[in-house]
Amino acid sequence: MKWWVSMPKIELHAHLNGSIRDSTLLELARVLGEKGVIVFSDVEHVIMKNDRSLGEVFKLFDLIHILTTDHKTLTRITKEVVEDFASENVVYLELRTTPKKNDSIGMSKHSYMEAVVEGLRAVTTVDIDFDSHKFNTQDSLNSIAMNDACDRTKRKRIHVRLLLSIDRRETTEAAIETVKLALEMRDLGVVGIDLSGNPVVGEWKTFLPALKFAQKQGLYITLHCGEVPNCQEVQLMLDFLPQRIGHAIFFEEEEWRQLKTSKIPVEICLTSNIKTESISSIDIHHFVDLYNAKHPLVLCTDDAGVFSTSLSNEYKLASTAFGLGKREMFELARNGIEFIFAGDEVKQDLVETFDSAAKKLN
Ligand code: 6MZ
Repeated sequence: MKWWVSMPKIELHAHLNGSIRDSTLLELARVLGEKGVIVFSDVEHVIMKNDRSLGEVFKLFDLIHILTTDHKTLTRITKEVVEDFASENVVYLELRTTPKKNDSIGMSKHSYMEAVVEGLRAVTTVDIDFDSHKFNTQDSLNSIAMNDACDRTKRKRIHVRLLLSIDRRETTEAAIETVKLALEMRDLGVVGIDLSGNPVVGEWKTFLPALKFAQKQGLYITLHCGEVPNCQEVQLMLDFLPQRIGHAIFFEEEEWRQLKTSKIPVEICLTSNIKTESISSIDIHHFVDLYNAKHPLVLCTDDAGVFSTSLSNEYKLASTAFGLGKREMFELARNGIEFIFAGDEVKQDLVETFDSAAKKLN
């Protein structure tokens, strides 16, 4: 097995509906085609298309949401996405999704999230910890210890935590509803809030009350920041001091300075940035400057399904493009432990996992 696949990895920026297997999307499209809800042949090439502009990506998400937004499908895709990440040795996953309401099928934001949690419970091919309470119970520790002793080579283990996304199309009230839901679901592995969606839509002032409320209540916050040129918004986001930001592409000199001083960790999504042409070539990606400045960084997939990538592939890509060796990539992955939104017990467990893997690194 290649080292970028076998080494433990931490995924902190993965959108649920962007991480679905193509085979599952096609299967769902076929079923809706048969029911006459969509025309399968119109949709097939849209799903299989490889390179999309940022605008086209958001059109694709509208289509994906038609295919996936029912309780049963959400449970299925959550289970599959977690199992796919675990299969490539992702040992900690922060999965984000936008809770959606659909009155016609009796879906509330709450029932949407319940279906997602059901998907975590349905994971069978790997051992999963997603419930912050249960991780501390003797039962759960015993089962992990037993697994360690008997089966470590066969069964993989993954910690999963959830972030609820606010879509930039939403109103202040809808955003606050999402934050309230996150607070209600803290015991079910929800640790924070993400602001995402089409970056040319919506205004910072719309989301600020919800984000302030979340911050006050002790939820962690990550923001999609600088995905398109918008100096004023980038400034306001950095001033807000989120725990992490995603992308950080269109920054001016002053914003780079502010970011580096603030030490806010950046979630870097190489393939996503290249495929959406947000960055013209990997050689000029800001990863290099931030890495050389020892700025906190973590490699992530963004939308592994939509961009046909995997976290292992992102590590391989960074290693090849930036001339970094196996050890440097291992350290980069391990540094991610510091930026996760889960508690100290999980951090300690991850330190042990990386220590144990380090012994096998040659
Ligand atoms: C901004 C993105 C994104 O929430 O339905 N999303 N937002 N920039 C990106 N970069 C390409 N990729 C995904 O997952 C899909 C949703 O995540 C956000 C968009 O709001 C998209 O509709 P969920 O699980």
